Amino acid sequence: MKVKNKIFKGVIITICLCILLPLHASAQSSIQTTPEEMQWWKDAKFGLFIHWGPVSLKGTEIGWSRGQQVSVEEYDNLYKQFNLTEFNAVEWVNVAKAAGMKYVVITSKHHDGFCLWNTKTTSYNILSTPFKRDVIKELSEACKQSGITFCTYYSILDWYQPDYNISSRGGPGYKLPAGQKPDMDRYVTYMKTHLRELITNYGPLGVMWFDGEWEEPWTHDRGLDLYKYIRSLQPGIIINNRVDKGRRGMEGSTESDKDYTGDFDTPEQRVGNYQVNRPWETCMTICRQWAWKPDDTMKSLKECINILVSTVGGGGNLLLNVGPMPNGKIEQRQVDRLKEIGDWLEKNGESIYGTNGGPIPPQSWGVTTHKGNTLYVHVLSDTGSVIALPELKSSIKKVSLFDGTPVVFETTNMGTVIKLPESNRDPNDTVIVVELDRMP
Ligand code: JFZ
Repeated sequence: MKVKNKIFKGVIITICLCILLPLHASAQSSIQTTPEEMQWWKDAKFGLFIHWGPVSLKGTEIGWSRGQQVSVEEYDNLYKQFNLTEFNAVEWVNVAKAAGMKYVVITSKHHDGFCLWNTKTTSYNILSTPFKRDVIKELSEACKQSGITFCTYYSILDWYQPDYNISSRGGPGYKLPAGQKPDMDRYVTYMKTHLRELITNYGPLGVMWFDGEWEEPWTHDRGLDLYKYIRSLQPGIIINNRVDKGRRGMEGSTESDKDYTGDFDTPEQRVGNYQVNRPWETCMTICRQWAWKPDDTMKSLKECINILVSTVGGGGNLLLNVGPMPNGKIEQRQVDRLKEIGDWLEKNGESIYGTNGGPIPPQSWGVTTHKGNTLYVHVLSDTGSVIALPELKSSIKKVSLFDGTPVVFETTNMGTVIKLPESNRDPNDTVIVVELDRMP
């Protein structure tokens, strides 16, 4: 009897383990983004960031000018005049496409709390403007039709919602209306409704790009909970590190990915440090301000290519930002600049898309990328007629430019010296293709 009991117990335990263990494993993997899920994004390299809202009517910075250059009263009523008569989602997507960008990230809600989509949670949204059309819907559909991955930015902090618990809301000196009690739990429920709307009505999304995590009401526990919530709504979605508290300032890297969640680091307005073991994305403005500003200083083509190539050579992606005008158009000079970047990528894209950063860390002359047995040497500086590569573990079979021009090189026990061709140099980036006998 006892023996039978033991066998019976053993069988029951075994059955339970057989059922529960795989369940446990799949629960784990559905939470943590896998390298396979990250791959489309890592290969894409280049995306369009869009900061847009009623504030474009003022030409001041989105979110931050509320209660500063623009009074709270005025800012919060701008939506009543927001009439984007020239808005055409297909045109925007074509701009991104012509730039060689593979994904689009738009501010569904910035720090000012205005919602660019048809949300059921608040009337402070795009349907309450004279325009009365759902921008997020139109853009998501245009992206899907063009094979561009649609993604949304979402600010955790919200200086408009009374439930978001911080006194800085509404700018310095702002006082909560009498009788109002902020309630962070209720605010999180509001946020989760938003995020569910975005994912179910406009998804699947490529990335949920969080921001505004640095203020005190946001905690690591809340970040972890939100990460799991998003991944349960859409398994496979990629989420940046600003969902949690691990980011180190504008450098944007997560201090320790064991302690904090988020799938990639987010350096801001700077090219990230060389980092090939953890995904990252530099976000940067094509002009200076995130939102549209009349006559803002725009980056030159050389600067843009330098930023893109240095980022990819360092192991990252680039999310380049435009702020459309209040009528819904992207400034023509910005459209033209983006097209110039696209023209460059048309010729040199092989050395960017689907590559990995390095293996040679950034040098004074430029950076490297690699794919298969090919090493791409990006000469960004225009000084000097030779460059030296440190010793590679593989041997060189052939060195040339994309157009087939052979490039002279010499390998010694110190490394390889490459003589830069005198003609056919690209002042923005001369790409030298180095074919190796095996993976660099
Ligand atoms: C944040 C936003 O505030 C900004 O408007 C934009 O959306 C960018 C992509 O992300 O950038 C920040 C965040 C924090 C500070 C400054 C800019 N800060 O704490 O000074």
